[in-house]
Amino acid sequence: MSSWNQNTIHSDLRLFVDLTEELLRIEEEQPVAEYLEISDLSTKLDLHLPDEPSLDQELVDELKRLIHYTPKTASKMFFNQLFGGRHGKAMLGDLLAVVLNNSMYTYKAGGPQIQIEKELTEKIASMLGWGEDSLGTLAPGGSMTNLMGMLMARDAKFPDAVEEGMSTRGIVYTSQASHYSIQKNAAFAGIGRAQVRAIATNAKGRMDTKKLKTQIQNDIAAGLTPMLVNATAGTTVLGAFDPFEEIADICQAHEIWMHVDGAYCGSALLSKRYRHLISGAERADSFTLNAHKMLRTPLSCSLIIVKDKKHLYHSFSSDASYLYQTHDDDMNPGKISLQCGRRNDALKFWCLWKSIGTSGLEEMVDHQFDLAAKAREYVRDHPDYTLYSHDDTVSVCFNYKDIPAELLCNSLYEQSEIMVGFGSFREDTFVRLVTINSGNSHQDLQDFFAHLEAFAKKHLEVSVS
Ligand code: ABU
Repeated sequence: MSSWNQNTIHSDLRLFVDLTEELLRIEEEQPVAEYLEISDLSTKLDLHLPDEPSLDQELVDELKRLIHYTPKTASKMFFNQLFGGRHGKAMLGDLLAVVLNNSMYTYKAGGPQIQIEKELTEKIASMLGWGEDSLGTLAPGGSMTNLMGMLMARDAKFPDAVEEGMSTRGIVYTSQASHYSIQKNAAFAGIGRAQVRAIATNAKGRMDTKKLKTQIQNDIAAGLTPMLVNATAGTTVLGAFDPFEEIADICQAHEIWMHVDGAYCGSALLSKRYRHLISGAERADSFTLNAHKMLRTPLSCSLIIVKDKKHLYHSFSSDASYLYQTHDDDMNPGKISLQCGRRNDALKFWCLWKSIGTSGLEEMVDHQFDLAAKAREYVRDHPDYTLYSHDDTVSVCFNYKDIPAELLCNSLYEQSEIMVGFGSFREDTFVRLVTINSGNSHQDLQDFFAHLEAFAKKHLEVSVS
């Protein structure tokens, strides 16, 4: 039998387990992958696609090399982006979703997986205090769920836009510290980047609502139509929370859609201790949360919940007789989706939630804030450090001695020591440590600082002094 037609699933699964065991071992021994120059890609790896089948052993050897050189995002030395770590139960759910391979547009194709998605979105809606009119869905990443919020805001203000396109300018407001998807999405949505007002923040990186109010009044006076305020729960660099109550008052007064981009830290919703940080978010029209950030679920798992489901249907529903052949719209979530074919991102989050309960998710969130508090304490207590971030965030921003953050972070990466990035706020650039891997302990954070200091002493202090 030709190799393309061989059923090797059982041996492939065994191979998968072996390779995963090897990955876990490597991750422990060498938490940061060997740095691979782009110019060395073709000499260290054989990535070209052959005309003829490869021998099984050749493929296995190549996969092992690939694992060796791939960044280890679940290791104890990965602090580079707003995700990290790995939870076995979430991973299990995702692996099952891959094997089951459903597409989440219809009940016919997804069966009970559709209900799993509904359970998740309904649970989050109920935590926001939203009732039966609310509805939610998932899309591949926070940029996309933010896009959905923006499209619904556009269509709520300009109901004809879905048929006729935009004929009037609608204005979008977001803080200067918000995620870059807002500008990108304005371009995608036919709104235009020029219609996005970047509202200044206060010293803690929170949107300045006086400036927001003034900007809205100026735009109205100029004959423009305010359409959306994007409020952020966890800005990308400082991890700041916008003042949601004040923003909600302004949106209410001017009939503007309020979207909460909680991709990074909207999960504070699950914590009794930190829920106050998003107080007022329940007054929004739409709310985004990424379980692949604070909730240790594999990429990607981004949810958007909408207070009134009619907006999801208005913006996203389209008929397709070859697709929607059974059941009501209610169980055919393709009707409220940005996509057609859609992978099952719900099962991994559901599997995690089912296994550790809401209380487990809450402890996970609290632990990340605890880790950040300890890290900030360390930075404050050590005169060689300067702190730039604030309390009640999971971003800890600092500089060490006079070493430029870019030099420090890039050297740590290129010498395979620590994966951590840098960020800027106003005039300052600094290391951004994110304590988002709830699998880390306080000792792991101590090790991070010890490692960084030893590395700087050995490699950088002389060159910058
Ligand atoms: N939404 C992901 C942002 C990437 C980062 O700041 O690490």
